[in-house]
Order: sequence, then structure tokens, then C-alpha cells
Amino acid sequence: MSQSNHDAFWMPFTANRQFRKTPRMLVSAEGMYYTSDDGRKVLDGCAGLWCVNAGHARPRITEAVQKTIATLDFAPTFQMGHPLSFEAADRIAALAPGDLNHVFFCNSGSEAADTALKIAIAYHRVRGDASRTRLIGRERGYHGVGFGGISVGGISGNRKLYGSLLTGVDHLPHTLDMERNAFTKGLPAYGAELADNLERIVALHDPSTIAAVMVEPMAGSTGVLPPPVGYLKRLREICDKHGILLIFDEVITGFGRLGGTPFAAEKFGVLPDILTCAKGVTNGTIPMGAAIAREHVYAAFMNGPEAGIELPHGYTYSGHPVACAASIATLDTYAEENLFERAGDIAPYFEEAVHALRGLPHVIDIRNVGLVAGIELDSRPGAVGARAYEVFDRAFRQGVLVRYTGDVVAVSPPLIIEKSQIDQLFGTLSDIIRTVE
Ligand code: PXG
Ligand code: PLP
Repeated sequence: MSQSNHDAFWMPFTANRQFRKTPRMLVSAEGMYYTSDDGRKVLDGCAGLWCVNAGHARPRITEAVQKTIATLDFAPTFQMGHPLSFEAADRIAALAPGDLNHVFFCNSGSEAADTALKIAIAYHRVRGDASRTRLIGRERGYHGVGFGGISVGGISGNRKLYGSLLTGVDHLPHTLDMERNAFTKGLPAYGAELADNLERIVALHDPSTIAAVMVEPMAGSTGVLPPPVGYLKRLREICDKHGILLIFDEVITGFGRLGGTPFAAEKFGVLPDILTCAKGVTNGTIPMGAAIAREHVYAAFMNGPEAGIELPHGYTYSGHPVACAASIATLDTYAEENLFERAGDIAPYFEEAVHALRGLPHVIDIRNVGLVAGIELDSRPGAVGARAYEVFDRAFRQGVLVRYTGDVVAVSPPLIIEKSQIDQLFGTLSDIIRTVE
């Protein structure tokens, strides 16, 4: 029986009791703005949860969803097909760099991560290299909340309640180095050598045991950590040297977030063997994720008997017609408005605006790339996250939605943001940070 204080909804990644005392409720959205339940316009400074890259309520996407749900509400993709799934996969493959040409659909970034890890282990197995089962992630990596993702991810808070996790996992050190790199604009100059820790891990376990390395090209969730110059190239070289697959988790960095290119892989000139995406693939409208494999990965599976299922994996909603329609309309919207280029063009203005917060009380680092920024505040003694929570909550009351993680305030607006809105966003944050205790 539902109760009047609405405690049936167990909210995800939320302080449930705190929220019920001080709710923050959104009831509609259009363009760059949400509307709150008390009728205020709230500037969306974080694209929902880093997903609404084209802004809210885009007519083309809404119409595609409405039309499809009325025409083909569901169709199985196990041993059956429907045209939208093939079209959406073609479109996504065309956007992905190099020969990342084979799209395995799922429904979230978490499922995309687990799918990619399973493909990586199975890839070695189908090639007769069954001893390659180890997975290497990175401290402060976030790959969603499935058992694969939390095992390879490196966030202790997301792991500590859940037992022994996957075995055979090791982690690279994270790349945040505020001593050398604080207040860098764009990619930090120092830290490429941190990739050499992969050689150390490979030597410890022996290369013949390692299936894959999975990293975010830019760690988002754990506080916006752009990769040091040269770091990702070095990881690629070491993986190549030892026959290890490289997986990029582009759930946040995909679809123009870093400006100029659809994916970070292209922007940083490093081609992974598997790339995962979600979020912006449907502009956040309908759940969808994907693991995209290169030709050699896909080809390794296409050798057995033709009647045999090559990869025993998939979700009821893999390639859901409504999600596929939303994705096609989303990619049309991105292309029509050149949104990836637009993000690259406005990024320098965004960069100047966020770095103008340097020198405010408590601000100990500012990190940015493309249309993402992290503003790191020093933590109150014994209360990590309390200061950033206060900034986040006050910003919402003053008409600006941002995210926070630990004591990092994270900003990642829709790629349609105007300069005046960038001013409003950082102006509001500046006023609050000046006065927060
Ligand atoms: N990989 C990466 C790199 C992500 O950022 C996931 C996987 C999982 O995706 P799903 O769709 O299963 O949530 C993510 C998700 C935040 C925040 O504000 C970040 C995410 C999700 C919700 C909030 O830091 N990233
Ligand atoms: N496809 C999509 C979805 C895009 O957003 C873009 C550019 O922003 C492109 C392709 C490349 O388009 P163009 O050839 O105009 O640079």
C-alpha cells in the first residue's frame, strides 16, 4: 500500500531521507531548461545526467518516438529482425571512428560495459586463447553498476557493499595529479607515464592471462579527469604489444561531449578495439546503450557453424524499435545542427568562464575539456561532499542544475547552450561559492 510521504520510490544514488526532507522536483523540460514543481525555470547545466546533448523536447525525436510506438511497439531481435535496428546500427557505426563497425545494442551504459567485457573475454576464447580472462580497469573509473562494471570500475564506495565481485581484476592508478596539473585548461601536461603502470601489471600477471583494459577516455562521474597528454596513446601501444584488447567507455564522452568529434577516440587519435556508448545515443529520451566492436573482433566470432549462435548474449530490449527510432532521430538532429562542431566552437568560451572561478574561496582545482568541467572544492573536515552538496542544492534553488560528486561540482550542459546561458551558469555558481561556508 502506497503511503502519503511517497516512500515507495527507492531513489537511485540518492540520500533518500535527506531528499524527502528537501525535495527537488522537475515536472517538464524544453530546450536548455527544466521547470520545477513550483513553476521555476531551471537552466540545465548537466544535460540531465550527461545525456540530453541536443537539449530537451526536440520535436524530431519526440515525433519519431510517437510514430514508432504507435506502429511497432515491440519486436524481438533474437532470431527476428526489424528495419529500425539495422538502420540505427548502420548510423551509429558510420559515426564511430575507424573500423568500429559492429553494434551490439543494450539498454544502458552499465549493460554496455558488461557486454564489452563479455565480448572481450569471449574473443580470446573463440580464438583458442582461453587463458586470457583478466580484466584491467582503473582507480576512479566508472563503468556503471553491473557486477562487471563495478568490478572493473574503481570507486570504492560503489564496491564495498557487494562482496567479492569478479575475480581476476586489477587496476591502473588514476590520473589525477593536482600537485602538477591543478587549474590546467584542457588536457593536463603531466602524467602520460602513468600508463606505464600497465607494463607493471602485465609483468605481474603475465600477458597471457590478460583479456582487456577498460578505461573512460575522460573519467566523468568521479570528478572530471581529462587524460594527460599522450596517456591514451601509451595505453594503446602497451595493449598492442601484449595482444590485449583496449575498451573505451564513451558513455559520457560520446556524442560530442568533448567537442569537435562524435567520440573521444577520434579527438584523441586512439582507436580502441571496443567502444561503449549510451546516454546521448538517444538524447536521453529512451534507454539505449551499445558496445561497438572493430572488424577483427567481430570476425573472430564468425567462424563456427553457420547455424550456431556466435555470441550467447542479448537483452529482451536489445535494439528496441522505439529506442532505435529515437536514436536515428537524435543523430539526425545532431547532424542537422552540427552540434559536435558547435560544442567545439563554444568550448573556449566555456573554458574561460569556468576558469574565471579560480581564486574563489575553497576552489582547489578546475578541470575542463569540450563542454565538461569539474570545479573541485576543498572538503570540510570529516564531511567529504557536504560543501559541494550545498552548492548543488543552492544552485537548484537559484535556477541552475549541476551535478556533484565528492566535492567536485560537475558541469556538462546540452551542446546547444548559448553564451548568455554559460554566463548565467557560472555566474550563479560563482555567487554561491563566494558565500558557501
Ligand atoms: N560508463 C560510464 C563512463 C558512465 O559515465 C555508465 C557507464 C553507466 O551507464 P548507465 O546508463 O547504466 O547509468 C556511466 C553512467 C554522474 C552520473 O552524475 C554518471 C553516470 C550516470 C548517472 C550519474 O556522475 N554515468
Ligand atoms: N553526424 C552527426 C550526427 C554530426 O553531428 C556531425 C557533425 O556535427 C556529423 C555527422 C558530421 O557532419 P559534417 O560533415 O557536417 O561535419
